[in-house]
Amino acid sequence: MLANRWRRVGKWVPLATFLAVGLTGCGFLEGPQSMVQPAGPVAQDQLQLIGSSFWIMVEIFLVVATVLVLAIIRFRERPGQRGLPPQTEGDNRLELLWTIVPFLLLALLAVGTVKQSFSLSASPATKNALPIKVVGHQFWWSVQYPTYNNLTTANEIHIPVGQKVLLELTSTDVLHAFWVPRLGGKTDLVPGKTNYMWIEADQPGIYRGQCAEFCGTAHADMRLVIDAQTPQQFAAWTQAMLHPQSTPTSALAQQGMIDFAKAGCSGCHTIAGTNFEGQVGPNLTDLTGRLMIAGNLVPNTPANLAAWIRDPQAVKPGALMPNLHLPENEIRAIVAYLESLR
Ligand SMILES: [Cu+2]
Repeated sequence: MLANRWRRVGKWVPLATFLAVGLTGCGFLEGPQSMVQPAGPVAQDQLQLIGSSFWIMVEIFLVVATVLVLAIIRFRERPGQRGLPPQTEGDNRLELLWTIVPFLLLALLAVGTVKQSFSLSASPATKNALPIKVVGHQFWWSVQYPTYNNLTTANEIHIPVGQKVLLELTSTDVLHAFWVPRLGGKTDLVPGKTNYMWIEADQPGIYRGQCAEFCGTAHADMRLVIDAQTPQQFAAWTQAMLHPQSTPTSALAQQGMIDFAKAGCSGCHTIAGTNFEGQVGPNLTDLTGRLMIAGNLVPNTPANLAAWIRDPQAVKPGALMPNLHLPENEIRAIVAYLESLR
């Protein structure tokens, strides 16, 4: 009997461990990933709507629970009582009361919801917004700026603060969903279709997000970062991106550039300013400027980059980048080359 009970408890140990590790282990990037700490007008409005419906529900619960408890006490069976107590039905005042009150509460919610659906909707016609094209891939994000000569990056979206940003969302393979909780709710990325949403960040900072639609083995590792910068920083970043420094200077980095081509890396990756123009994997032009690699899974350090090239699946199970079984000297040279990009 006791053994049985323990076996039942034991079943929950893996889940508890998973939650403990999962909830404490997400410290790579600073800051919460939480919709109750909004950092822009979209998330703020959405939280307000959720808040008002939550408090309406709480009030309804309190009223219903109070009436229920009172009724249980007041109309309980007394000693010596026979048969059913007097029955009440067809009371017009009561019927009207519990028809009109919920109607008014729902109408209140409907007005807020419809109003917000309009103010939060986005389309190519959305005015005064910086357009950014985000394409979902298994298991990373491609990010392109049509108004900046289509400059392209991956997994980290730079935006200027205080500026409306129009996201054009689509996918190359399966369904993904864009979700940066502190800036706004989720929007699906659908192959063959473009969905639009707008976001805006009030304060500079790093806002974490992730794919919110199961998209395959590495779905949980398909993370996303929005780097909200001051307009000056954003302008500096776009200028640097438009004029990349992609000629390696050290001998090791030069060798790395040769190895990068020889190993076939350029078949998948683009590096602006070179003739590497692969479209399958993330654009690596500003790799050195990124906080994280492997879809924002591990910090961007030379050691992690080497580990990633050595065996991508060991870093991120399910990653689609192949293990090329490169010799260590080539890995070292390629890392030196990638680290030299500016
Ligand atoms: Cu995904």
